[in-house]
Amino acid sequence: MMTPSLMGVVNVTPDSFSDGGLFLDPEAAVAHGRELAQGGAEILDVGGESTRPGAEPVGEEEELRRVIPVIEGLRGAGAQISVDTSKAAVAAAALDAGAGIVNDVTALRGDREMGPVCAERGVTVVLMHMLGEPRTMQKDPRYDDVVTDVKAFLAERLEAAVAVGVDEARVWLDPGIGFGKTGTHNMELLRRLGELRELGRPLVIGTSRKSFLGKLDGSPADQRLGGTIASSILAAAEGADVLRVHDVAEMRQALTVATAILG
Ligand code: HH2
Repeated sequence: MMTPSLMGVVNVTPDSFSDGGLFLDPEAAVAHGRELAQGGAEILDVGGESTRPGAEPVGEEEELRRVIPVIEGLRGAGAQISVDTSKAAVAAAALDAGAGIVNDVTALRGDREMGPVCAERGVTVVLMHMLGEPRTMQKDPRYDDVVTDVKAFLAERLEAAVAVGVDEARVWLDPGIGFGKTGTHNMELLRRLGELRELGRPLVIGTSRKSFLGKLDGSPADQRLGGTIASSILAAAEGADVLRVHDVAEMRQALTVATAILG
């Protein structure tokens, strides 16, 4: 098993589904990010807008106010910084402040300037699958075949990114676990990750604390570490390249053991 990189989640929001409000204060967010870097995160994913089911969108000014000081504070923390945003102006300011990766859950569909900004800056961009939008995405999501449909979507978004000048070698892809998917859809995607590998780009997987884990055993969002680790390790064994998690040190330990056993 190849050891994937760990992307630690730094949510600077009042309403994220598992840690909303905990790190809204920039100093608390920076301290948390530094702790994740020390715990073994190669990437810190800083986000100022919750994408949980039902979340309301955040204005550009407010999102900038949340994320920019935190990105500035995390420069030199020993990890690359990604910005979790779908707004081109936020991405541009974040890149100026020290981010090197744009993580766009809308896969360049949310803001028509996002593709050009990423192309011009020559940065890595994460394109994620989502069915619908956060406000409504969990209302009866349906697919013909979830893996085939997500794969076709990611291939199309990769092509769209390249068409506006993004270097294909700079694109990472993400099936968007929990974004317009039932538990069965999520588990099917994780089981058949090999099919998404055929797209030829690194795969980012975020199962951390998500509700499909809780549906299996009734655990609340802040008590899903075991489920997060099990699903992430299985994703790694199926070829995930980047694991986006809240609990970096525990995930690092699990990965160390798994790679030692599998070789
Ligand atoms: N999941 C969340 C947010 N951003 N980005 C990528 N690429 N992949 C994911 O799976 C992903 C993501 C949701 O998690 P979290 O940030 O903890 O919650 P919220 O959106 O409520 O802030």
